[in-house]
Amino acid sequence: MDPKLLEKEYAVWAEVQAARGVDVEAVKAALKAQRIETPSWGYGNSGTRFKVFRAPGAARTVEERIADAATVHRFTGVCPTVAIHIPWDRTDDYAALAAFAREQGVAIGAVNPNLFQDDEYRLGSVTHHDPAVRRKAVEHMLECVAIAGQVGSDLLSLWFADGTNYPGQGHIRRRRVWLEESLAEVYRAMPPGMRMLIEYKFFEPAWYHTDLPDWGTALTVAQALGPQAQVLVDTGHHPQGTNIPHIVALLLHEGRLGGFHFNDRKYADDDLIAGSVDPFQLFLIYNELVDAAHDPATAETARRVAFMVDQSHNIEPKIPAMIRTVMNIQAAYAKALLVDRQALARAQAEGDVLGAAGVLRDAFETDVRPLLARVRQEMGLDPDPLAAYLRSGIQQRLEAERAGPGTGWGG
Ligand code: AOS
Ligand code: ZN
Ligand code: ZN
Ligand code: ZN
Repeated sequence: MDPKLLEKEYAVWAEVQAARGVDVEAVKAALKAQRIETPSWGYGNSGTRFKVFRAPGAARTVEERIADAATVHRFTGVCPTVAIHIPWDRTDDYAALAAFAREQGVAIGAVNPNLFQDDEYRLGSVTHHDPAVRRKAVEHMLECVAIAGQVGSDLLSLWFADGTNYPGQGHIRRRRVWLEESLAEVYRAMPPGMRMLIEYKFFEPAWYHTDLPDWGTALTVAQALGPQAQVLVDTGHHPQGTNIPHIVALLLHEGRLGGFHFNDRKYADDDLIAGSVDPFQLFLIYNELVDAAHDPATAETARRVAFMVDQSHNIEPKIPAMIRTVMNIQAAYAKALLVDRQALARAQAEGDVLGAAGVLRDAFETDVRPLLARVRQEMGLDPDPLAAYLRSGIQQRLEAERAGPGTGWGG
C-alpha cells in the first residue's frame, strides 16, 4: 500500500481507538513485546501418511531449518527462538549449534525429545510394560535435559504417542504409574529454572486409549511432579467442540499453563496454519491470556507462557506459511488487547448477556491491520512481512541453492 495512505489509515484508526478509551501506545508496546517460537520441523518437508510433497527450497539440515527460522524472525521481528527436535536436529556439538543460531539472529528454544519413532516404542515408551524400553525413553529425555543446558534452553517439551489400540491391550493404571515414575526421574534431573511442558492429545496414533489424552490428565501428572512441570496446550489436540479458552483459563488459574503449540484444524490434528480456520477461537484464547496478565493471581503464570507454533506444512511453501502464521497470531493478540475490560466487567456484573458478548465481538471485529502495520514500521520492519518476503528474492535463492533430494519430517 502507498505509504501515505497507510499513514492516513493508521491516524484515523488510532483516533477512533483513543476515543473508545484504548491506550494505543500501551497496545503497541505489548505487540512489540510479543514472542512466538517457531518449530524447526515446520521448515523441512513433511506430509501425510499418503505422500510427502517436496517443497522447492525447503530446509534439509538443522542449519537450514535454523536459518529459515531466523529469516522468519527478520521479517516479523517477534520470533527470536526456534524449537528443536531430537534426533531430527541431532548434531555432535550443541554449543556450536547454539552459536550458529545466535549468528543467524535467533536462539534455540524448547527441546523436544522423540519418543515415538523407534521400533521399541510400538507398545509405548514411558508406559511400556518392558522396563528396558522405559529406560531407553528416560535416558533419551535425560539426554534432552543435557542438550537444553548446552544450547541455553530452559524448556523441555514432551509429547507421547503412548496408548493402546484395543480394549485390554494394556493395564491402564499400571501404565500411569510407569509414566509418573519415568517423568519423576527426568524431573529430578532438571536444573532449577528449567520447565517440563507436558503435552496431551486425545487420540492418534493410538485409537482405543491414549495415556495422556486431555488437560486434566496432564495437569494431575504435572501436579504430582512439582512446580517445574506444567501443561502444554496444542490447539489441534482436542475433540470437536472442546472449549479451549476455558481450558486455558483453568490452567492459568492452577498456575500450570506452560505453553502452547499453535496450529489450526478442521477435523483432528490437522496442523494447519494457526488462525486459518477458526480465528475467533484464537482470539478467545488470547482474551483469556490478556485477562490473566492483568490479574495478580495469574499474572506470573501468564508472563511465563511459551507461545510456540507446531505445524506441518504439507502443500504450502514453508517460510511464507510461517510468516502468515505469525501474522495471524499477532492479529489475535492485538484484538484481545483491544477488549474493553471495564465494559466487560460492568456487563458481567449487571448480567447483561448481550452487552458482554458484544464487548468481545467489538474487539474481534476491529480491523487491526493498520495497527500491526504501524507496529512493524516502528520496529524497523516492512508493514507487510509476507509481501516483503515474497519480494525479497530469498525464496528463489533457496530454491536454487537447495536443489537436489529433499528429506522427510526433519530427518
Ligand atoms: C504431535 O501430535 C505433537 O503435536 C507434537 O508436539 C509434535 O508434533 C512433535 O512432537 C514434534 O516435536
Ligand atoms: Zn480411508
Ligand atoms: Zn504439538
Ligand atoms: Zn500434534
